[in-house]
Amino acid sequence: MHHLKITGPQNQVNLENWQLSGKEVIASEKFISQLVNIFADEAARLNMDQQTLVYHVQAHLPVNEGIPGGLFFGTTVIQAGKVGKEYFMTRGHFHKNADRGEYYWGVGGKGMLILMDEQRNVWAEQMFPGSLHYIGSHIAHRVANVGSEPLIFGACWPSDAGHNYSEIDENGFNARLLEVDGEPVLTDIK
Ligand code: PAN
Ligand code: ZN
Repeated sequence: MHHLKITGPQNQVNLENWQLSGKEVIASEKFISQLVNIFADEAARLNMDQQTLVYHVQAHLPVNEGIPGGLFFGTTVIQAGKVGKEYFMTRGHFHKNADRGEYYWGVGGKGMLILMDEQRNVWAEQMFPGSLHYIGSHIAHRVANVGSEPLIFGACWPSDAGHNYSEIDENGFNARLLEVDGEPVLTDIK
């Protein structure tokens, strides 16, 4: 009888803040200076400290992006804040291979998952610790922090999903999540 190899895990998740450690973990940050034309009030964005961190992402990428059959796993942290009346949020995207879905789940804070189909219908789901969100294929997705503490969420998506940011950069979402009388309101922009 041979003893086969037993090792520790290659990666770990801190269950408090879902920060990742170990092999093949990448990190990226988005500052207010980089989020050109994402928020409605571009003048308000330009008036802010351009070094303000809006969100950061960690991801475990065990295979090259574009390889079919693999999975990616990530954690996003969005700071609390607003640009004008609009909450800090991610850029948002469709997947490049638009028929690839994704899971998101809430870890900390209070958020809103804003979704848009290819006919530009927009709706939203509340995010909170333990909320689980299946994002179907062909659905653009973006998350806003509607609370006063950092919003943390996890994500898992196929390694060949890719990201199509240009559609959102050019045409945006068809609705905006604004603070009205202290509450988040999803407002049709038409
Ligand atoms: C997430 C997002 C992450 C940042 O990992 O990439 O939350 O949002 P943006 O990519 O829109 O800036 C995901 O949806 N991956 O597919
Ligand atoms: Zn995605």
